[in-house]
Amino acid sequence: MHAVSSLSGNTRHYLDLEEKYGAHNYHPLPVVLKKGRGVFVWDVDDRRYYDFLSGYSAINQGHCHPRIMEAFLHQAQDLTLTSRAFHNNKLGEFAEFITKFFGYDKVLPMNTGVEAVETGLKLARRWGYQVKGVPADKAKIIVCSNNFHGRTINVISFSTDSDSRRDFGPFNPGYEVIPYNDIPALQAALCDPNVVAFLVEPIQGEAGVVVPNDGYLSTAAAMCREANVLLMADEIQTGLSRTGKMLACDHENVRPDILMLGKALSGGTMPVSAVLADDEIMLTIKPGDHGSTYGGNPLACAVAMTALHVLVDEKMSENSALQGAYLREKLTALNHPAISIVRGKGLFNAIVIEHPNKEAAWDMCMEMKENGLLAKPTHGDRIRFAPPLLISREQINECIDIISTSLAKF
Ligand code: IF1
Repeated sequence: MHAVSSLSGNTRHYLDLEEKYGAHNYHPLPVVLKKGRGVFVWDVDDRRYYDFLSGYSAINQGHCHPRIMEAFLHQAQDLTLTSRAFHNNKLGEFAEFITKFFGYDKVLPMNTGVEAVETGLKLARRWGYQVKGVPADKAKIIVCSNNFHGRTINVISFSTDSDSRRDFGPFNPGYEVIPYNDIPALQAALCDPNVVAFLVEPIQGEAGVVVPNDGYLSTAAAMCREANVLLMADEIQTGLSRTGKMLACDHENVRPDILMLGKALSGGTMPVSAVLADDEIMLTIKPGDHGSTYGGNPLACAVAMTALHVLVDEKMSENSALQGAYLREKLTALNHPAISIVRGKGLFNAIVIEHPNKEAAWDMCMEMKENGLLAKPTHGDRIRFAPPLLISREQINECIDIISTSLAKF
């Protein structure tokens, strides 16, 4: 497309390799990165950018955080993988640490986010049959429209995004989709006695950072408890200080029955995810029932403990809340006609671009790239602004200048 002609030969080279040999399952901005530190990344021509995507919130702690790198390298020299056929000396330590950290009886470690979601869904069904007493194969799980929970065939079975689903069927039964942020719809869905769980994102990420009404989560939690239905919170993107609290559920003092974490649990070094729940739920899974080759590997465990410590020690929740509010204030103050909405919580934010040109959000991202800031459009008209959580006020000011300069073209 446009501006591609302005790419360096160096950049072009790497784009061509991916185009020729890689599957075409993404449409990235034409920038090739080779290095990251803190809030910055550098391309193959040594141009520096602010990273306003943070690896879809996997890099909350910043690129190559020195303490996480140290934990990674240290553990990598001792032991990286045992499989769960044998014990390792990190898993128990990690399990004690993360369960006390979040206040649950048990943890089940996996790798990617979607594996945590699949694990949570299995747990909810097991609990439904073995504890709640739902008849065999009748368990139903309530989900929300415009959800994003990953890309396995089971998880896209309850997606409402046509691109994610097209020609991937047949799909799995057992799910009911209700509108997000709709308490009466949840109330109605909970009437079915075979409902075992309600799976929800505290803020919808892929949908474009859709923040529900105040009280939505706490009301939903109370209704689920009343109906003897598990509340499953997908905090894979919203958790770990991204929204200005350790968990987005903390904003409403909600404690989900099943908590799913991923992404920043490793500070962007490797896939690490986890599911937390109490014994009544977790102990329905017995040896041999579920697992993963890499799940609970000692390298992941060492890295995850440090990644959590870093969030607390460096007060990243507090900084996320503070700088996030400041970012939204400055974005709103730009008062630019092309920005129709500024929304978010903490450093989990999005703007909605309103412009006659349907490519405006993409063009805006290309323009920001030229000016030294990387962000990615979603759903055509939305741009997420989610920098690493250690960003300073001065850096936000510099980013606002970049955004403002880039907007001047519209
Ligand atoms: C892609 C979005 C972000 C997630 C929630 C589970 C997962 C994700 C709430 C699965 C993953 C990703 C994956 C990435 C794009 C992306 C994304 F735009 F789709 F919504 F981050 F903003 N639950 N989110 O957000 O985790 O298996 O990927 O580790 O292209 O699929 P995963």
